[in-house]
Parts: sequence; structure tokens; C-alpha cells
Amino acid sequence: MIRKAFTLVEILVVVIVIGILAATVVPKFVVAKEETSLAATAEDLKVIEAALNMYYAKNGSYPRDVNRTQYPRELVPYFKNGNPFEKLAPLGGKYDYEGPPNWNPVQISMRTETNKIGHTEEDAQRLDDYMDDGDLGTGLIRREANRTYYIIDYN
Ligand SMILES: [Ca+2]
Repeated sequence: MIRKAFTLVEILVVVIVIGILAATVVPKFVVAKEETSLAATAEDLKVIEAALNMYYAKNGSYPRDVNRTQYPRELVPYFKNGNPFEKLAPLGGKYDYEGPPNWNPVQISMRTETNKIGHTEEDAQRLDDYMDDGDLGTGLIRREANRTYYIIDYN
């Protein structure tokens, strides 16, 4: 007997296998993408912190606060592999340097005023779980209204 087509059972088996694969692979992909954006945001914040620490070590003070549409130009020499201020946070939002004399402690904000580039409180919570103490009211990652911030300096 020469078979000319797949039987219904064979087609059903293939469809079920594809369904099982999709159900297991797709959620892992989504989780991996989420973890990547958390890790990349944490990395940016650490890069900014390292630049600020180097600047402080050399100058004995932090750069002055700037308008939120700008960033401290004096930090540029300390960014060896790209300037995080020139892109959006992978989590969503724009990095904003909050320095003296307006801010104490020195901190980096990620604002969510523009929905397009913002992030939710749930996103902020995931970032806190990822790189801090899991509480948005304490530690280095905190949130206040629509602003998630990373504290650089406790002094
Ligand atoms: Ca926290």
C-alpha cells in the first residue's frame, strides 16, 4: 500500500506536539526577556554609580544637579562603554541625575511621566526584587509617586 497523505491522527499528533512546545518555550522566552531588561537596567545603574564614584574620588564632590532633559557632561570621560544617559532605561523611563545642591542623597531617577517610555510600579518592584531588598520603601531602589530611584550616596 502506498500512502499518499498524512492520516488525521498523524496531523493531530503533530499539532499537539507543536502546542506543547509553544506552551513551554514561549513563557520561558517572556521570562528571559524580562530578566534581561532587569539585568540591563541594573547594569546601567551600576555603570552610572561607578562613574560617579570615580568622579567623586577625583574631585571630592558629585557633579551639580542638572535639568532632567540633560545629564552631567563631566561624567562622559568615565563612561568607557557607552553613556547610559543617552538611551532609555531597558525597564522603561529615562535616567535622570539628581545631584547637589538640590538632592541629598545623590540618586538616579527613572521617571514614568511619558507612558510610552515609562514603567509600572510592578516593573519597579521586580527591579527591587532583582537588585535590592524587595521593598520599594527601603534600601537603594525606592519608588515615590511615578519616580523610581536608585540611591548612590547615603552621606
Ligand atoms: Ca528597595
